[in-house]
Amino acid sequence: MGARLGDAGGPARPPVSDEAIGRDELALATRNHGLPLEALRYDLTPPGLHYVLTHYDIPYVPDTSSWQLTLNGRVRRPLRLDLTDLRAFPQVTTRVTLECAGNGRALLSPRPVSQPWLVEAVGTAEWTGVPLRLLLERAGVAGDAAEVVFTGADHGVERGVEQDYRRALPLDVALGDEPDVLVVHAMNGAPLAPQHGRPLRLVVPGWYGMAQVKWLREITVVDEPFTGFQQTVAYRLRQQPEEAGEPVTRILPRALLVPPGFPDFMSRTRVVAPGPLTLEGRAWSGHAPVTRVEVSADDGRTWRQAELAPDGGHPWAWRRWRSPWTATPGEHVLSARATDAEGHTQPLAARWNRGGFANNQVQRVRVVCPDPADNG
Ligand SMILES: Nc1nc2c(c(=O)[nH]1)N[C@H]1C(S)=C(S)[C@@H](COP(=O)(O)O)O[C@H]1N2
Ligand SMILES: [Mo]
Repeated sequence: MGARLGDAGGPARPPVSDEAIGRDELALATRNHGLPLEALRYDLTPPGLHYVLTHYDIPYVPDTSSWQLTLNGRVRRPLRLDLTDLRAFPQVTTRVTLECAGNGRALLSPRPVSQPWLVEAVGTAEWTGVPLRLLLERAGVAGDAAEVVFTGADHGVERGVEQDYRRALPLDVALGDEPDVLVVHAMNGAPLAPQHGRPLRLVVPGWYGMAQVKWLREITVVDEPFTGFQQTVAYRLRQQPEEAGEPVTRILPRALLVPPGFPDFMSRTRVVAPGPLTLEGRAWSGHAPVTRVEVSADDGRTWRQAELAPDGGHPWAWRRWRSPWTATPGEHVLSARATDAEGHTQPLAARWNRGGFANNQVQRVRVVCPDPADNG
């Protein structure tokens, strides 16, 4: 462990040969829980079932009245705001699906050693807060501003680099109003829970989780590209450690199934009775609205189009889909594949990268359908 703390390079490390999941990954996996996939049934993820990812410790904030958010850097009027000040600005509520950029990592081979998500690092909530644009307008952004850096109150060491959790957005995204980037204090109408950023976090609709800075305490307008660890070392798509890599930004499309039937405790293999049933699930993309979901019941050989529910006025949230299927005795592999309005879709095979980011390969759900004749 000591040796690993000092390792240079990306956020994850490649496993040694076909290394099994280790205790360090197990510790991460128990801290950072996923959405139980049966909760894909809900439009809004019930409290406690939304996935959680925290790099360091969850800050202890017993008293939110003393929390201060500062806005400084390349601005004419630096701001210092408490929660009462923030509530005096116009409030916006937006339904947004969040997904961790590492979702799908543990399906890669070789498996990048980090938080070992399968497909469950996702959730949908209604977030309430102030459009970031209004705060930046109040502060008066200088003409030479290029990016906006967001600092969380959490602190740790990652790959040998001690740091506050920090991420930046390009100025045009930060100032955008389609959609608004929000500084939020409430999730599903209640104050943010500690694990989701109490008392303040950023919500950037359409972007992977790493941009959604929790425990937000400082916003800094800068005149050159931010080079912090989470921007230039972590969250890059790289094949080789020495590459600069492309930044991870917006969520690629993904469709998931509500697990049909009932599970086997250990393997999670699904058991369904023979006969007609409705397959259903959710689909989302952070680039453009999902326009098509297809379903396969033969491990991706043939596909049929699923019925996609309207977005209900929530373009940044997952959409429900459904498709009829008749289970026949035997084993089946079920899959769903989403495509968005910009033509982004899901590959059958993973696109590997060292950090294990943005793996939106189609989900494979093993289903066993017992033959009633076998029970005599
Ligand atoms: N301050 C801070 N913000 C953070 C993180 C963190 O470790 N520290 N993790 C990020 C990552 S990687 C993800 S996926 C999302 C997870 O948000 P959630 O736990 O509310 O689902 O928070 C993001 N914001
Ligand atoms: Mo994440």
